[in-house]
Amino acid sequence: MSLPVTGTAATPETTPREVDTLIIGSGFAGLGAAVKLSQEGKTNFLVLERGSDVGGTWRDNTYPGAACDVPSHLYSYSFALNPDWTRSFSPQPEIQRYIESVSRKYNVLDKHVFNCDVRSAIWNADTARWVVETSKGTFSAKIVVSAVGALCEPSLPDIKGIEGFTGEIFHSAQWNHDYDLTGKRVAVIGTGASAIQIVPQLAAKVGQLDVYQRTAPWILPRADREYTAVEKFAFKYVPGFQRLSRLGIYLMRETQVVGLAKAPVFMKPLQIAAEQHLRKQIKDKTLRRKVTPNFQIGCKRMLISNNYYPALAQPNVDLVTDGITEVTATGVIDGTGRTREVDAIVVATGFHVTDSPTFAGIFGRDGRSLAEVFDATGQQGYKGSSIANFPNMFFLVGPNTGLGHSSMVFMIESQLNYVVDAINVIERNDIGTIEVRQDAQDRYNREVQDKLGSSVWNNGGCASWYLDKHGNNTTLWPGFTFEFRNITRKFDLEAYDSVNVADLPAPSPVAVPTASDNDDDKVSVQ
Ligand code: N01
Repeated sequence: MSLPVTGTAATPETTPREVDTLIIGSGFAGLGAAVKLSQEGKTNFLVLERGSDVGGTWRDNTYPGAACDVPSHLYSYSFALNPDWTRSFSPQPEIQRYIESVSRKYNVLDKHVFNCDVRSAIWNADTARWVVETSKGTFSAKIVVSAVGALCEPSLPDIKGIEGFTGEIFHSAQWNHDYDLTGKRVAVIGTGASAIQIVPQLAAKVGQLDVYQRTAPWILPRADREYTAVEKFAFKYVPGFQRLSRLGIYLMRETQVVGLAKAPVFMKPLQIAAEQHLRKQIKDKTLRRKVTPNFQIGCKRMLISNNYYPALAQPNVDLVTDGITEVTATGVIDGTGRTREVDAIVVATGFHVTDSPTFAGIFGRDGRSLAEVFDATGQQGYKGSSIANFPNMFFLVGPNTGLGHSSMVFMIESQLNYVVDAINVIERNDIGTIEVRQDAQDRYNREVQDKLGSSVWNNGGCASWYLDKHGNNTTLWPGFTFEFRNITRKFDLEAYDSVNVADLPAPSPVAVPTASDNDDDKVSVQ
């Protein structure tokens, strides 16, 4: 559970409304941006965060069993190694505490405005600034860094009658801890990364558990264990030991790229390991058949668990694979017409990744929203960090920066190099506006899509949220992560059109609103 933020956070009353840089969101990406800007000696920036704390998806996902499936020594900032991780794959509360500790250690909490829901960001060409409307009034900035993340908007299933369910219902990312599930009849919809962590916890607690599976996932053993006292001592006191361990995890994970992105035939050993895991953990032939995936491993995110299959085999757990046709006021009707009465439904159906509602609130140079631009072309960007038509805006965890095998924090840090360097270049050269050239973006995307053409994500025979409605994989990075690190090492001004401050019209002041407009229902950008 996350700790409350101390009184050091900024408040709208004490913060300037006009700053050089606004960062939206304070998960791993936004917080990292704040730390890096501060380390560069920059003070004229703010972080707008809709929650009451740092942490982003790690603050929000408090469901039972929530834990990382990337080892913690890699799933952490390289500039803030933590020798105190208690186990190889840390649970959510420990990760959240780590993120909070980074915000304190690097002294950036006073740059945060919490409970500040960003509703729109509109480019004003006259002033060459972004005007950002929030639940706490209007802010304006020369540069906006969007760090809202891909997993911020829960996706609710479009199932007939679900809104009329009268029992308890919540999404995995919005867990209702006040509702006691003990002994209850519960349905879990979905069998993705979140669900397979939730199901074992619920199986041990509820009276009856119905798990609704649309597609069986591939599941590998989870090599999770507590670190010994000797290891923890070594992480803390033996010079280089923790970095070496991190490097080992990194290299092991990178070997998967060959099979995932380049030659899917090399995924075979992993698929055999997953098949053996399944056979070892499930003895019942009918259940085995139901949980056997019908696509190549890696096509959807590979999951790791030692307790999911055993949970499915419990007498109080039913795996339903006949689909859902309707939710009634008190139960769920499957594809065979059978109704299962339930007290509660846990919706573990993932997030709006390629169709995030946050895109509708960002309006670029030609007045079109990011949603309209993406609707026409699919999510396309340049190095995951800039998008044509959106000047002076940088994106963290933007298009094609996701991973199927390793730590997103590594990708985020690569982007932080690039974006912070960009901000330095803008300042050094007295640049007023900067926008990635369409031809540079198009060329970049052609190369990315070409590379993805041979990947398991595109050819593995599955439907996944990695692919957008145009059939393009706009979420994943198509190669080794060190290749991304290389292309983001320095900001490449030559790929951008820029105008110097001296050539811009004189900026006009932005009106400061007198009251926040909490009540309207504009789209939220975070
Ligand atoms: O979501 P998902 P998630 N009716 O999209 C099913 C990260 N994460 O929250 O496969 C019935 O993976 C859907 O079925 P199908 C990680 O990046 C990380 O679990 O589409 N079912 C699927 O089974 C992950 O990828 C950690 O056929 C419906 C499930 O719901 C991302 O979060 C831990 C449905 C959704 O799975 C999202 O994971 C947890 C419908 N209408 C999560 N719609 C780490 O450890 C969807 N489904 C780092």
